Amino acid sequence: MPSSKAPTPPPRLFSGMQPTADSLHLGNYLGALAQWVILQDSHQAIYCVVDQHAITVEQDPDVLRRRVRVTAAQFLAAGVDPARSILFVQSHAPEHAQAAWVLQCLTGFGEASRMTQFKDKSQREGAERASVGLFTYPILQAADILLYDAAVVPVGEDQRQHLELTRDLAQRFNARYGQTFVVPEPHIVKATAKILDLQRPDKQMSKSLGGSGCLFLLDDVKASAKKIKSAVTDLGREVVFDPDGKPGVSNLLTILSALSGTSIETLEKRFEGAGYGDLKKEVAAAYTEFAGGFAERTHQWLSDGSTLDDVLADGAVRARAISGERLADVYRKVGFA
Ligand code: ATP
Ligand code: LTN
Repeated sequence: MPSSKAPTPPPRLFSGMQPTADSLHLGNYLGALAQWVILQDSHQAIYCVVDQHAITVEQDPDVLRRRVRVTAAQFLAAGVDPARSILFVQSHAPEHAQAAWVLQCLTGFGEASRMTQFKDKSQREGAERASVGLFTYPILQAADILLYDAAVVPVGEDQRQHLELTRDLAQRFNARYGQTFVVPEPHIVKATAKILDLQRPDKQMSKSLGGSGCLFLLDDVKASAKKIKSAVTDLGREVVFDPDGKPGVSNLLTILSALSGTSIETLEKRFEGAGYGDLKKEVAAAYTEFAGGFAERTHQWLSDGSTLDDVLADGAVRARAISGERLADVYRKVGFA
């Protein structure tokens, strides 16, 4: 007899990125966004442009407005599919800030003080100038995730500690008020979790570091190819994957492997007897092909502004239907009348 049970819905997944630059970089794409696209097949995926996180450091309002749209357009250009997944802007769902307040009241001051991203960023800003929002940033991130019962959170390596805090807060809330939140798992793909800066392969590629070691996906591809060709490589001349001994060359192999879908071992064999110059040439070609198409698709989404706005408005309605219910549950459990 056929089972009368409704099929179990796929697990939920949540992730977000800050609209803090006019373009995402290759680290954002390979470390997170490429996974977002793949995981849509097996999860109910919810993706968010986290503009409230962005204002933890000072932003020009017009620039922020533009970057929210550019960031969303890049998610779509990468293959986030609004027919299957939810794509929205964080500030369009006030539930996030509301839930964050409750979670802040469950977070120890010492616990929040241990977040290394806060320590790094506040050092850069100067401790006196750093905002309290920068301090409570990871708790807003926990609210983002927990409001959607997300079981999985695809991010790069640098977000591991924030995910640990999210898990602790979910467990603490559940222990105190009864089963409420799903305790999420980070989804961090080791091979691409930390793409390195091309000029400083001891640092991860990042928007804030920027410069000639960072490949911004919407930049002129010729300029990016030049950056690849002047990437810092290592002593010796053999193209082998050795992240400790040869971080620069290994980073280029990681990039080429991810962009071409060819394994590192196959690439090592292919470059036997060849030099660093040959490797760079091939990385530049693969990157140019990828980034050219990516930029074109992004600009198409941006030129059709009303469709983009519709996608985001529809995403906010669908997101709030989920987060509104979870927030009401939280409010009731903590004793708000
Ligand atoms: P900022 O420098 O402003 O902190 P960022 O470049 O580090 O920005 P985020 O917006 O903080 O980027 O990160 C968005 C997503 O991209 C996160 O999941 C993060 O882990 C991932 N990510 C960022 N940089 C890299 C990188 N170099 N390699 C792999 N993943 C990365
Ligand atoms: N802190 C994250 C951005 C972010 C996020 C989230 C990621 C905010 N909320 C929820 C995953 C899930 C960063 O990438 N810097």
